[in-house]
Amino acid sequence: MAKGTVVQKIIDAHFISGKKIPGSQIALKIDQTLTQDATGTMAYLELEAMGVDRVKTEVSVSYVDHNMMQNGPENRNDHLYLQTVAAAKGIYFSRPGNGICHQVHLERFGVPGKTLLGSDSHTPTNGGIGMLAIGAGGLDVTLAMAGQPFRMNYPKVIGISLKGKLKPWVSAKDIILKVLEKFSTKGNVDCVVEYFGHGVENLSVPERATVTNMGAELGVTSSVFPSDEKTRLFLEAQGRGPVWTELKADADAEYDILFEINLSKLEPMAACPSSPDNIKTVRELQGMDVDQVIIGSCTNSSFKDLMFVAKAMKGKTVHPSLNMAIAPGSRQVLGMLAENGALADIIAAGVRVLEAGCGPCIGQGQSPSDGSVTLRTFNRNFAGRTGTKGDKAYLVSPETAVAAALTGKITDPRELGIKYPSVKNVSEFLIDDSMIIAPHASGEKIEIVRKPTIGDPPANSALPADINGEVLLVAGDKITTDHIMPAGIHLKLRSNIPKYSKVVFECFTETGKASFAERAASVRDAGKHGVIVARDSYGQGSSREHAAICPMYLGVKAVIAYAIERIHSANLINFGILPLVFSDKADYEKISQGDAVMIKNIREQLAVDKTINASIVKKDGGQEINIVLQHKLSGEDIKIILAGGRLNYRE
Ligand code: MIC
Ligand code: SF4
Repeated sequence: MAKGTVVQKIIDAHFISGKKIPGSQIALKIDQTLTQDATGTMAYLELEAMGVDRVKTEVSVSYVDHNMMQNGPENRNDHLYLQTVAAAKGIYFSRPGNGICHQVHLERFGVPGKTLLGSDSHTPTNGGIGMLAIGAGGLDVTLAMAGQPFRMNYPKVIGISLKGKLKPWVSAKDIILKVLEKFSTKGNVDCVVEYFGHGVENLSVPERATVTNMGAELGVTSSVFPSDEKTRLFLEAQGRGPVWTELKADADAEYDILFEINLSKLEPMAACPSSPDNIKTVRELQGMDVDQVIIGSCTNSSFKDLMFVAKAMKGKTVHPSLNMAIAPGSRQVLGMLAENGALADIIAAGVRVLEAGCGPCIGQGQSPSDGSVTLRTFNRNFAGRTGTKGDKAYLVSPETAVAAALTGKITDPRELGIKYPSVKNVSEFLIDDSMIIAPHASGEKIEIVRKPTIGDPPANSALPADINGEVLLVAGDKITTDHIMPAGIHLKLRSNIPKYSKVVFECFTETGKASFAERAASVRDAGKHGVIVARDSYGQGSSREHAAICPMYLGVKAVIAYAIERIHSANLINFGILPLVFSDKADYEKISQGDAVMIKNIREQLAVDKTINASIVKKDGGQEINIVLQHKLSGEDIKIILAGGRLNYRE
């Protein structure tokens, strides 16, 4: 078991109860929370439903960064609700235009050694400043705002020792792509990554944040850097020097798993379509035609990243065969680029400037053309996430992105033949918090604005005595929450569950056949229960609890898979859907869509042990097949499931 690590020190300082044994559930005190608009509306509706008057955390911030297109009234309705509910409940509100939650939080709120729970899977970005920052479903963040501890499994610590120094044209993105090459996007549930070693000293906080941000793609609970001199300098440059504390692992710290990266030996890498762990070196991809380059997202949109772009593109023009855009991570970044003239260089080079927000990363515009290659500095390239079916999205560093923007082809940036335009660390950032609205004083009367596009979170009923199920979908491996609940043009439906539910698993709808939602509704209306079957790493990716709420709304009662990812599994429990795993993986092959699944006396079975007996009756007749399933639920999880979800459960 890991000892003397930064992770263990932060956990010890926030420990409330449980056993400090890897895999065993513990309760942790949460100091700070963040929400973003696409998950925030449900989270605050839940907070209101719980009757919480004021949040109990040290700091809670509500950001608007995802739903910014305002195609129709929905987005602005959400913003108004979020702003007024924040004022009423004691929450800071970061207005649309102020930037992406993780970037702004790092700049203005993150504090080394504290815990942060956010309703967005990339919350671990703030691990770059030495926080234990964890992504979770909205309801878990709501509970933390209500003053309740966060329950998670005591983690294993993966220690990644960094040595050496990055060479010109190789950058932080290449570090995390190397880590993804080694560990992949699956099989890392209940681990936290901790970076240590002399190489850490050569990385600034924004570079560390790129690494911890994309650590989310590993499926780990969080990623953490120590808080050192570089952290102090960053906080001082943000005018927040006094919140700095040193935090480092003991010299004899022990890690559960060890991996070493020599930064001096890294080379430019890319995650190829359509998974962040489909890694190749840029050298291997050289010469491929590129149609689009975008620099942005919470992974790579810092001042350093965009200053590099400005310097490298200065006096040149984007290659005529492609389009290039930038989306700055925050208003601070954009403001600094404007002040020092770099924005003018970017504009002069023909780069399209998007507003400070998530934008194309979550399919809000800039969809690539059919069959073309798009190079993005983002963290996810799941199929279709760009808004184009059959998309070919490659995830790369700003260096590799710029090399393609200048040549029209995937190019190893080291071969551009120009001097590396290095960017110095900033000693004074542009500090202007006028777009962050502090909460109103306690007791002040605030009218919470709730326009008609904002509905209530749907209610669930208690778990039935028997699951009388029908298999709605046999989904396969690595099903992401983007498969389950597409974003893009549907993102604006986040506050309207009946409407949003219509597109559950839309990517699996075959032309001329009933959609998942239609099949689920007819199973539900026939008095039966929906069941989803999948293989490995079900529910990868985002924290969106809609991937549980909408299936729940459609009558789904159980998910059976080889393995279910951490945040999604917690969301399923919170909304009363049973997460089950196969005892014998071979049973997966015996199940088809439309088969009946019977789980008799499920309430009693859950009370007895971890084994659940079920039977399958094939839709085309034939024998009943008995299968054995397992659950990993804690005692409290079981009570929540029996009640039909967290909103029905009273401790
Ligand atoms: C994402 O990157 O997929 C998102 C959109 O930020 C999600 C949150 C959401 O779906 O609202 C995430 O990462 O958790
Ligand atoms: Fe926004 Fe993309 Fe970051 Fe998600 S990954 S928070 S959509 S920028």
